[in-house]
Amino acid sequence: MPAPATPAAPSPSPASVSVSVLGLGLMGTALAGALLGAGHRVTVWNRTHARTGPLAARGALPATTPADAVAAAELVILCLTDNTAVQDVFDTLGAGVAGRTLVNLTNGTPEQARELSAWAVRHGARYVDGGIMAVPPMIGGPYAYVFYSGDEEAFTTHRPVLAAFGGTRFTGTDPGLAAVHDLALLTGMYGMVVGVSHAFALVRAEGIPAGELAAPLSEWMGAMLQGVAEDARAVDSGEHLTDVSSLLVNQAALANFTATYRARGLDTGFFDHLQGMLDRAVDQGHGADGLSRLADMIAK
Ligand code: FVH
Repeated sequence: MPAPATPAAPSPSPASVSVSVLGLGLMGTALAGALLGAGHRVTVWNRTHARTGPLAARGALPATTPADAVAAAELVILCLTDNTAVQDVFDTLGAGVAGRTLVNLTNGTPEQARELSAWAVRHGARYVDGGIMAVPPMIGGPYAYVFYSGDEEAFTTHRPVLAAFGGTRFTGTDPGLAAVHDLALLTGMYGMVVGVSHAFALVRAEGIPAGELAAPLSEWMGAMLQGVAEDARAVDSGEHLTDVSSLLVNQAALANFTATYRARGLDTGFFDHLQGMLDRAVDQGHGADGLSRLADMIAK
């Protein structure tokens, strides 16, 4: 995951508080570890109980059931595979969540976050959703941060504790907003990963090691990323006219990509999809616009 340009400012450490962490996969273990590192009293629960062992060795208190973990702390962090699993765990808890703050850092959709929030409120709990912009080894480090949304008072109350994970960015009281930001940033990341994978596949097909491409590719992508702010301005204003690189010239060039990949027996689906968007944009009379116009081609 790319690091933001500036590291998050360190927050003052709060007094030790009780926190429960439900879900001790790779990320949940890192979150619980950061809370222990910050001096908190951490109760941990995981469906597969054996995974509590390493954290227990560091001072965490293993709970046998989700209900026991929720009973142990007002602040409850969840980090499971998906929100179906979160809802399953919530269903076992029922009224047991009353009076608790549930901070769900599981990847999910905005709609799921809103439904989970409504469920929590119906059961007397406060709900904060979150999207983690870090991989587990980054947690607690200067480049990690988390998008939050939902109950702002609960977020503000617990912000000093949540800061153990990294920066805290509150996106609004609509519980779905953290997921929107999370998915948007991950979309950028997946686009980058798909592009990089195609670039590696192409050079490998020519017998060139991917390692030889790494430096020029990083340099090039870094330079291209400088245009993101300008593209955002174009998308917001609807003014896409360019004196840099038109859709027409990109449309003409794309045939070279498809031909080159196809000639080497490589998949062209990525370029076929892009070709479709470019063709539609040009057909609609936007040939003189820049690539920022593609955002309109995604909107149905
Ligand atoms: N790892 C990463 O780099 C990314 C970074 C950004 C945020 N994601 C999201 O974080 C969620 C958890 O990811 P993870 O990497 O910790 O995932 P796993 O290591 O596979 O652990 C999954 C945990 O979920 C538990 N679990 C699954 N289903 C259930 C269920 N029905 N009931 C209770 N617990 C469940 C699982 O338990 P177990 O298999 O050990 O018994 C693990 O604790 C995820 O949303 C990422 O997208 C991570």
